[in-house]
Amino acid sequence: KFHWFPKKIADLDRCHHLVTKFDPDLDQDHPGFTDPVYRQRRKMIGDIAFGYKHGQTITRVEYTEEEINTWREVYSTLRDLYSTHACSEYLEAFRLLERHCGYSPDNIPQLEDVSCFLRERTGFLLRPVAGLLSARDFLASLAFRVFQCTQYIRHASSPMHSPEPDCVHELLGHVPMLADRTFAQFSQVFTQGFHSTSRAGKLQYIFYFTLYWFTVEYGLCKQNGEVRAYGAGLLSSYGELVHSLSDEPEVREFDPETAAVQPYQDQDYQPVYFVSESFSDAKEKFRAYVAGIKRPFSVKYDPYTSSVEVL
Ligand code: H2B
Ligand code: FE
Repeated sequence: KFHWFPKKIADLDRCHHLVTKFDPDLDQDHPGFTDPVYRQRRKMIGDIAFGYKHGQTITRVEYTEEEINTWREVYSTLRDLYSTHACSEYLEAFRLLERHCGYSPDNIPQLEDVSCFLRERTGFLLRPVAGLLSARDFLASLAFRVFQCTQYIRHASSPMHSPEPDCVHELLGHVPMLADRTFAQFSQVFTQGFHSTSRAGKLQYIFYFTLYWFTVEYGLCKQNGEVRAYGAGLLSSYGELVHSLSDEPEVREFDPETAAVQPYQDQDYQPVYFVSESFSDAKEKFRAYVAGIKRPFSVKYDPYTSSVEVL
């Protein structure tokens, strides 16, 4: 059976299926579970996402004092680590975001401003999303150079950790990398193959997420003989960023065949990371991997119309 998938960028209005396993209304371990005020606030911000249609301006949120304090605490702690732990592409983009996009310890950047910035750098756009999006919808959006971005912030009681994605994870983890040309290209090439390869079977579908996990979320890369982080899960988590570049974990050369079958962790730090030579190298290896999979069809993206053609 063939599932529907988006063929043009406005079809992303239909790609808003949330996964509720870490939702503060349902997950008893969520730090906001017992805080009705937090849950109400989440809902209010989430409504911006539910009402959003492609092409609209993203409504600005006036963040509270408490929310800004949470942001400040994570921002200043992580920022101290970046110069020694983040890859150069990240550092370069972060500098620009601080200069032009309202990135600072005292301000939570507005999605509309970040979206305009990304559009000029790499053609990426943001659209607001109300929580953890299904992997299928999330990857489908990236194939159009659209990043679905949460707008609420984690609970004030746990500034250094959130069970679900929040604006700290997206704005500090993902956004700076999406401002890099080669990485943006890698993300799009990577996700374009998703709908066709996932139909090569259930296992192939899982391999795809695993590859996403070990690159976009937890990837390491080489830089002038040193290992640095580019994965969003690392760049938005102080503890794991330190851990990933310490002597503790095992670090292997990135190779899609191996990474696709490596078991991963979503409760604790990863025991294994994969290091790439560069993003173009990762992209080429990935292209070759996808080309080797027997698929019922392939797709071609047309950047002039922001649509995909099924071949
Ligand atoms: N949803 C949101 N809002 N942000 C993410 O970073 C995210 C997501 N990541 N859904 C996805 C899932 C990722 O973990 C993969 C594709 O499963
Ligand atoms: Fe993420």
